[in-house]
Amino acid sequence: MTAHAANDIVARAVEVLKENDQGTYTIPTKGLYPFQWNWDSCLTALGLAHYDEARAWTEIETLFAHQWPDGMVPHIVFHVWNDSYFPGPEVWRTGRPTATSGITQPAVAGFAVRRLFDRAKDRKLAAERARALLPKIDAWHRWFYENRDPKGEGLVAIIHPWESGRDNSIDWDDAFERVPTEGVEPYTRRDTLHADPAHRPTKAQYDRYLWLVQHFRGLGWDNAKLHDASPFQIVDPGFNAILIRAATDLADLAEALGETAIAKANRARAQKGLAAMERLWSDAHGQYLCLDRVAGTLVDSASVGGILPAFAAIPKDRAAAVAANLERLSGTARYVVPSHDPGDRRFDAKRYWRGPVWLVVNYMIADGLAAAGHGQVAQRITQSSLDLIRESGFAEYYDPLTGEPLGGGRFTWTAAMVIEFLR
Ligand code: 9YW
Repeated sequence: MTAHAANDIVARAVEVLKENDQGTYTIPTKGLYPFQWNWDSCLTALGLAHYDEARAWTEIETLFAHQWPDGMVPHIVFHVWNDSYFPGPEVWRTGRPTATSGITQPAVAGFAVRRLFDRAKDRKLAAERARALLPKIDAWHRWFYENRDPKGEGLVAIIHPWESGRDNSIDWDDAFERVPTEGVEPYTRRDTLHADPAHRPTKAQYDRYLWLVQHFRGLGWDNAKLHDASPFQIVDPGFNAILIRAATDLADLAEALGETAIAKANRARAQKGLAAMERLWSDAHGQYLCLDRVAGTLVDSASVGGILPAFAAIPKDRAAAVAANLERLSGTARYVVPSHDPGDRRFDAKRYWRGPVWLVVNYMIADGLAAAGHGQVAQRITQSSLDLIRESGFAEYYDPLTGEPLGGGRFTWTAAMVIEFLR
């Protein structure tokens, strides 16, 4: 790509970020998602930093201003009333001063803050803002291991598919059989007004998403109770790898800022987590798999959740196998990385997290593989991502076979990732 073409794409990406900027936080896209989402914001901050470092720090600070007293950082903050999204605050009823959801999302903040800090031109500002965020992110990490790893195994479980960020992944299908639907209050979806219903989760899945929300609400959103009370407890390798990477990054950052206790705690979490990840490895698939903690078995489902661990410092042989697996996948899909293996009969090229390519996931996988010395595979992922943008614009996700743009349009984190790929 010429420098001129790259500049043009970055300028268009900045327009998308500015359009969705609400002043102190950014919405993922107008209509479909009118609030602040947790991991969207953290990754979006990286894009914002390219033109306004102070604003980038504010993005993450706003999210952490709504951290729960127990340390959890919620997956959605409902800053202002808006009826274009369901389920809204009236369904969650978490009782927070500013309404939030009651579950969390991938812990990418530690990674994002370290990256912002490392690259900052304004060193004084970065040191000040990072130092203030450090104990908050540390508290979130502690919360994870205390509440989602009750037996101290080194791996945390998600208790709702929305927590993984990969809402309707094939990974959850079997475990979802255990989630009842009796007693789900009548509801009207709004997502299908903004995006093609054929590209979104099904009603059967939504019924179960809502059963879980009602179940947790019935337990007063008490995190000391929710894990054990959930019929859905999944150890997602991608989710854990993000937390492990964030813990490592937070430890490095804490060391740089002289916060030795935070550094030590996070280093220990990362080490224990990396060792425990071995339990999730599958030689047959050449990638990691989810563990269904209720059933006690690995889930035979080759999704991108098992490739994402490349983002963390996994053993060299595992990273090499994941890179080889990606080479194979690029022979089956025109654009990588599909969110599910196209060779699986359950693959669905257009339905949300059951096949489509997501640029945030591409970014994290490429980042990890490049650091592990697999620069060529990383480059292929970056190239696919840029091809998709050029051909199909800043979509929420893309068909890996045709490149067709899917879901919401003018999407914030997609735009932020493109700036990252090009700068
Ligand atoms: C929903 C905002 C969010 C992302 C998730 C993605 C989707 C929202 O959109 O979930 O209501 O289903 O799956 O990862 O944070 O972009």
